[in-house]
Amino acid sequence: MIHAGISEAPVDRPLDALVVGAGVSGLYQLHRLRQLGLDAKGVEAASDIGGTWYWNCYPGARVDSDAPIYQYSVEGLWEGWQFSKRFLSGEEILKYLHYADETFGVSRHIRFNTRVLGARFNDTGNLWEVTTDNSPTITTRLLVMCIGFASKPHQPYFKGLETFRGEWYHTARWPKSGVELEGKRVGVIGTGASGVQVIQEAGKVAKELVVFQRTPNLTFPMRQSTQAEASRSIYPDIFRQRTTTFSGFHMDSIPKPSIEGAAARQAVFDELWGKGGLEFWLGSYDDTLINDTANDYAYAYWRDKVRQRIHKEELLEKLAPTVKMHPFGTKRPALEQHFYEVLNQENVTLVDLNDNPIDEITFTGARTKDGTEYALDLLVMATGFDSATGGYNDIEIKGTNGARFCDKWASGVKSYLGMLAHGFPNMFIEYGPHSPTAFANGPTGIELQVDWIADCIEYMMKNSLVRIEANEKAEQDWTRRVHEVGAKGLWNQAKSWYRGANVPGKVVEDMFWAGGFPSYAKACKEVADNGYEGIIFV
Ligand code: N01
Repeated sequence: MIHAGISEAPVDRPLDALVVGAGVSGLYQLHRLRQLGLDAKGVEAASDIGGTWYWNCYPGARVDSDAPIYQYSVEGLWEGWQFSKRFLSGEEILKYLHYADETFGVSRHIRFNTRVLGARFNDTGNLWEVTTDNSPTITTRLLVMCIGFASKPHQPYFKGLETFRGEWYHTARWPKSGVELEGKRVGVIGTGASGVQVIQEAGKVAKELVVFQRTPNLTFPMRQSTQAEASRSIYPDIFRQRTTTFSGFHMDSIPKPSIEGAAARQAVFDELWGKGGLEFWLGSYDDTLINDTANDYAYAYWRDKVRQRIHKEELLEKLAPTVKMHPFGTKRPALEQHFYEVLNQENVTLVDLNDNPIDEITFTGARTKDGTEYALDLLVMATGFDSATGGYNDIEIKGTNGARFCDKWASGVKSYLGMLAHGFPNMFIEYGPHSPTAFANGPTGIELQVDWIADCIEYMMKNSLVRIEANEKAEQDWTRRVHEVGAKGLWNQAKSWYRGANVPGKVVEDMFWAGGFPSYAKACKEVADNGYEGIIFV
């Protein structure tokens, strides 16, 4: 078997490939591998497909990529589906993924309700032995990790949480059966994208709403709209375009410094603000995230716009401070629809955790340092994720000589192109660290990696290769490049999940490729064109 190439008929029937995760990347990866004729199967911890959209089913969950670009560009797929809105709800995305699965036909090859607990590489047979909580050990030649960057929720410690008599949920572990918000006293901890979305929904129906905020979100107006049927004719152009822009979107930054004159800048800012969505961030001057002065211009415009909508005097400094607390755009902005109007409501209280942290969760609610008791029926933890590496650390992955993957990344992520890791042969990583992931539209980055991995495996099949592993030097070089590119921006001035700074004890570093989607795509293409340079095959 050692000499059998990938896809040659196995003697003792190990799989050719096991795809872990059935989200946007896992579904498409499984499709591509099965198209190659491989005996590829999937495992998924959830009871259904959807990945992040399966788990994050809290009220108001919505994507912030515009609908035309938040889909697979696969021919024969996009032509048959019409989205209803510019920014899709989680429910609509799940419907779309089920539609895609009807075409791909992969869910019948996925074992659901099955969480991968460990994976051990058998050096002699070049096989992965994968253990789960709900199946016998699965043996596979290739292991493709499609667990995304947000599979592990971050649940901070709050003293007394176990004593709380009401209900509490993390947004990423929201009950599929739903949770009643109407008429309840609801507390929300966290004002990231998830928190903003829940707050907007709770504000409509809750009896009282208490928002526990540590850092204000520098939000943008969503400007939701319906999709016109005719717009589908331009999808091919949009799909082409999204591979050419810095963030994998349909728009790109303006290749000019923002110091072009106050009047011109004001006109540009007004236009971007009017467009809504992420335009003011991703479609603005290209020095905004690398130059302090440029960044100040954007922040000042944002602050003044947002302040016009805040009617409670005491909230002005808390929601839109005079002086920015971190560089504008270096923490992920949320798209909002009526966020400030909710915070203006009389039944809504904003607690600034910087002045007044939560001392304890009690039987009946939360008590802050100043002694105030907030009575709550429902507490929502919108506290984010142990991003990029958390999901990997939860799986006992052992590579050559029994080396543990969590030890390899304990002092910082090391990878080649964010897809391969030295010492862990025949394992591919997808939509994780060291690639554009968090800095790019999801489907754009996912398609690039899925296709690259499928092409690489096809190359192995054609050449009867059984083992692939990143060369250590190539891995070191790529890791250095990720850090060099990250250091060019203002990212390191913010405590964000982009850099692992949100989880106590985690290594703080540039985890994602901040050099733009096209440069990443170019690097991947060059590696393949040069005979998969930096990779050792057997
Ligand atoms: O998580 P976050 P998220 N005490 O980490 C606060 C994607 N996403 O789930 O900023 C008190 O952004 C924390 O405060 P601070 C998207 O990529 C997309 O909201 O650290 N507060 C912060 O306010 C997004 O960026 C969509 O000071 C604590 C919040 O919790 C990513 O997922 C929707 C705390 C966490 O915010 C993550 O978003 C949802 C503590 N101990 C998610 N610990 C869309 O497409 C943390 N916080 C629209």
